[in-house]
Amino acid sequence: MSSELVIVYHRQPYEEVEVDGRIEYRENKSPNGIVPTLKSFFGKVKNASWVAWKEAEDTSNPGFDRVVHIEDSFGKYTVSRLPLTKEQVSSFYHVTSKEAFWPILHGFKEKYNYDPVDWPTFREVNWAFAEAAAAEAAQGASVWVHDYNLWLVPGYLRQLRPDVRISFYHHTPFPSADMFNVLPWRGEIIDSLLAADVVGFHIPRYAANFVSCVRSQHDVGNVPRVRVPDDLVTEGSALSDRTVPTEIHMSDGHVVHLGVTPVGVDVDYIDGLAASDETAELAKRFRAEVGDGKMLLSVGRTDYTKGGADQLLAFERLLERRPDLHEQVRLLHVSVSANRAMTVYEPIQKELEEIAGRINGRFGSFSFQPVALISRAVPFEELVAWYQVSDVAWITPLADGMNLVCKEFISARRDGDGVLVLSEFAGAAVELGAAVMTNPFSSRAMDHAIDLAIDMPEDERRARMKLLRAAVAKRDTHHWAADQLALLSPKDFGDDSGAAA
Ligand code: GDG
Repeated sequence: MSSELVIVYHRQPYEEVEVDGRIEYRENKSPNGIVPTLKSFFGKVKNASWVAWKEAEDTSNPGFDRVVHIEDSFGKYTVSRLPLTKEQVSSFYHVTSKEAFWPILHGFKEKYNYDPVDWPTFREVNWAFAEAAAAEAAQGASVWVHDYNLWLVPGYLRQLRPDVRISFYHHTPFPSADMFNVLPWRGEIIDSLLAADVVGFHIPRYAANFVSCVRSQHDVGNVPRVRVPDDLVTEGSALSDRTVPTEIHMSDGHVVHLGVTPVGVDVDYIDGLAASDETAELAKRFRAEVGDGKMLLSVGRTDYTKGGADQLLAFERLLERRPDLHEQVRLLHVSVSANRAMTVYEPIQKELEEIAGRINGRFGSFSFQPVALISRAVPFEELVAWYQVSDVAWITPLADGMNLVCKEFISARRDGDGVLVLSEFAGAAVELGAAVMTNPFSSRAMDHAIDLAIDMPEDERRARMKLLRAAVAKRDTHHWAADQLALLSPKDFGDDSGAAA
């Protein structure tokens, strides 16, 4: 009970490696995803903890140290590991979170699978997370909970520790009431979130959707709004609200602050990698492999929300429509499965393989394959070199909370060239108005955007990239961290303008 800051995130913040029968905790330096960003907070707070789960065969006697003390380049911190059985992990994460919540959060009602959900197990696991956080938190500490698989933690934690400040951040979109209310546990989830002091989102629209869900269940009266800062909604932004709700006043006097702070990438780290001799070597090699033609790049997890199949179909239509591009354009489609054990992703993997195979069969030759489909993780250093070599980053998710890949691509383009084609339904479309926006649900819009990107003159490419680089540099991971710390710290809670910045 000594940490001023407790981060509750389902994954552990390091890699465990067995060396001579002993477990070593290795820092994972990769900037991918959110873990390093969260760890950067440990340098700013003296006593900090992280709560995560770890699989154990027997949870009463897990066979591992429940609490470990880590010291790495991010600082000193404690990690509290919740022992969960394989069945608990599968039920709370793979089934309830991924088969029931994930489709609803991303607007895919038809993929929503209610039947296998075991709600008592979801409650039990969330309760265990809340207990572990309560055990770590000092009096009046800030506890920061991440993502929908821990939706019930704020409510439980409030019961266990009325003294702590609780912030909950959503990395996914937050859907409107008509979509969210499909979840039969909607009342319990909303009530838990309303027990927090801060509920955080990437973009204004998600905060507004959250308010619509709250309103569908509670009479919360007037919800104040402020104008969204100009640098958040840039010119050309797709589908952004210009005002944002700031706080919800509950009838018992409790105030829930709504924080809108888009996650950024570590621009300095990526820039450093992009400037290194090793990356220059790799980029030279890749450029030689690509030859004179145009190179399109797509990177994302294998997930129906990422729109991989629609994009490959758009590439097939491009080759049908434009014989001038035969043997002149290639697509590198990196689609990595987050978890091969999850059967829900099998059909999409098969579909990608089928379309890519067909395109290569129709338009390829022995020496030239228009699509390279990579289904294994590419080392980040190589990814940065590919970002540099590509003419177009083609990022067209059907729904995406933010999308960090497009921001990584922009950060890697020290040469100021390259085109970003971006889905209007990625959260990043709010900040990145200078991208070529497209609607991945429309074949015509997808065809138009890719033609525009491939044929774009250099001066226009550079003008757009300049704006994109400025936007990404402004709201990088440090900006997000500073905003979030301000929201977590009680002294800023009286200031409404801070809640929307
Ligand atoms: C969730 C939300 C939100 C991908 N392939 C490889 C690889 N990656 C890395 C990318 C990037 C990360 O994975 C993916 O981040 P995204 O933001 O695109 O997507 P999600 O994993 O769905 O994350 C999302 C995010 O949370 C943060 O709030 O933006 O909307 O869904 O960093 O580089 N990395 C390597 N090899 C690969 O092959 N090394």
